[in-house]
Amino acid sequence: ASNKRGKRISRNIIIGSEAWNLPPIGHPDRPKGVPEDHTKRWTVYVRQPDGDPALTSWLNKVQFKIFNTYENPLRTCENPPFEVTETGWGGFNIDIRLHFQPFSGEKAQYRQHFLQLEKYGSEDLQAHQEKSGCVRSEFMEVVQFNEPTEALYEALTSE
Ligand code: SLL
Repeated sequence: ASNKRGKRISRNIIIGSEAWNLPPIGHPDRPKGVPEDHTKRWTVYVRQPDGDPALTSWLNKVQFKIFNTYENPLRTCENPPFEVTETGWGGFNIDIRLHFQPFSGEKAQYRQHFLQLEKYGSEDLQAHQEKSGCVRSEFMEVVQFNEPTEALYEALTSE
């Protein structure tokens, strides 16, 4: 395949997580079947920044490798939303594999995200986390393609 010599093209993605407190054991709103030691519900996600074109023109699927005590710890999202929701009690590092559309000829790229369940940051931020009941941890990541194929270049520049 012909490649764009010397060209480089990149896209931004947001990798993040959100964690919420679960209602305690015995509370009517506590979901059924959640293990007794689980205190949080969380979601880890990959999404496009607000206003950006859909990721799926170049992103084919996303895999999240969560802690290996979970059932089926390699979770695959073939379509948006690229996210995994679970319950648990502790934070850990999540390996994220980004798989690109086959026409792009690109190899998968890897990222990591720490699943932050506890309040963190400045006093103000922690007060906000306390009030909203939600701890969010988000990072903007750059996905760079060096000398992309003609097809990928076209897909990314025609948006
Ligand atoms: C570590 N931070 O890295 C610790 C462990 C694992 C948390 C974190 C429940 C898992 C399940 C859960 O929250 N585990 O129910 O399988 O060693």
